[in-house]
Amino acid sequence: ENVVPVSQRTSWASFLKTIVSYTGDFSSLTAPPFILSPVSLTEFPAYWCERPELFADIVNGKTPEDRALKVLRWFISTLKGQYTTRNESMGSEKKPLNPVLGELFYGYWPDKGGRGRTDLVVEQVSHHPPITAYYISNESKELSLQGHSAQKTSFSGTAIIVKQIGHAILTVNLASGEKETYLITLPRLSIAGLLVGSPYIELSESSYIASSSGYLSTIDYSGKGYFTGKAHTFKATVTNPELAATHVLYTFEGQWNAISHNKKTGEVFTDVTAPKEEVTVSFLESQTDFETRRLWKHVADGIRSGKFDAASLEKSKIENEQRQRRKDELAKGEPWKLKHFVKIESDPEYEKLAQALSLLLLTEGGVYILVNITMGRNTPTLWQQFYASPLIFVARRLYA
Ligand code: 0T9
Repeated sequence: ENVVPVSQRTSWASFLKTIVSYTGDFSSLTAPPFILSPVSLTEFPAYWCERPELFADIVNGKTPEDRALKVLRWFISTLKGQYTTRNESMGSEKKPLNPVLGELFYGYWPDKGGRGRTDLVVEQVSHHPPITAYYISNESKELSLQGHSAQKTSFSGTAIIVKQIGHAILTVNLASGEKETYLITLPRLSIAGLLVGSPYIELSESSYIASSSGYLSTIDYSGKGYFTGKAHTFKATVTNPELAATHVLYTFEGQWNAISHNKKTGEVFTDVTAPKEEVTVSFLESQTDFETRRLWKHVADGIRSGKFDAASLEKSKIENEQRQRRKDELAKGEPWKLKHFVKIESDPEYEKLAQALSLLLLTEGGVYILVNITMGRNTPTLWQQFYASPLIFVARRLYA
């Protein structure tokens, strides 16, 4: 059933016509109002931690195998948030706000029942192409996740195909003083339901979690049409090539947006039917001008209240201001300085884990980014403690 408002059908049709033959990033295309989301892409990394107790639980694993399973459980449990939230809150997938260079998003999940506090730092490190970098840490558990996110989009028949560029690295500092790391790669997306104006995401192909301990999780995704299966299906296998090259230690199967089981024992592995916990963000009044919700407030208000002309006017203001900034920077010979991330040329941690994965394709050329978490905002209170932590230099690949 076509849900495109009658008055927007012509513009939706011409938008679709454009994306069919478009190879750049879709973020810069103008879409009809009904498909606009008031949320910027810089908010998306919060999806990684909306079940903070599962994230914190990783450190409760007594052995490398226990921890590898807990990492997999946490990862699978983030997928529902990552890929179905917009459908649940707004009725369909929507076009997010396209972050400006240097846009920031800070948030946290409070300590509860001993899980410790989890902090989130996000920065838009590139505007064209859009690249978002993030750092999530639970200091009391000595646990952190760092990554960056970009997309390459194309069109196939009826769906938008999104190849995710980027990866995340999870670091666990063990009580023994040793460090365990995990390279997390990201699945491919297809966005279907476009013709009738109600887009939704299905995941396809495979993603991996490779641990420095040798454990490797392979997650295969499939959807409704595939082998007459259910939507949002996955199958994950855990191996340790160092133990026995092809021996599968565990297999988990089910729906990443609902429940999955251990194939052999029937035990529940993941269950995301209970509500997730949204990130806590400071009041608009205490945010700086480049913080997402403050920056986009008037645009978001316009979209939410259906005042699209006002929204588009406010959006133009931001875009013009950005253009002027770039011109001034060029004239002065002073490029924009990122606040929490910098580009670097190589990341030994990534190289090591990627090789273990034989994902050599990911090591072809490219740029890397480096996080420097001590460069905080001036705002005191909540953030002070977090930014008082020592320098962390963790290098991450930026763009393949
Ligand atoms: C990282 C996630 C990502 C970002 C979004 C493809 C997409 C931008 C990137 C990959 C997060 O961890 C997970 C979830 C949703 C992804 C978005 C879905 C989407 O449609 C957009 C693209 C850029 C569009 O807006 C396409 C046009 C639109 C009309 C379709 C709804």
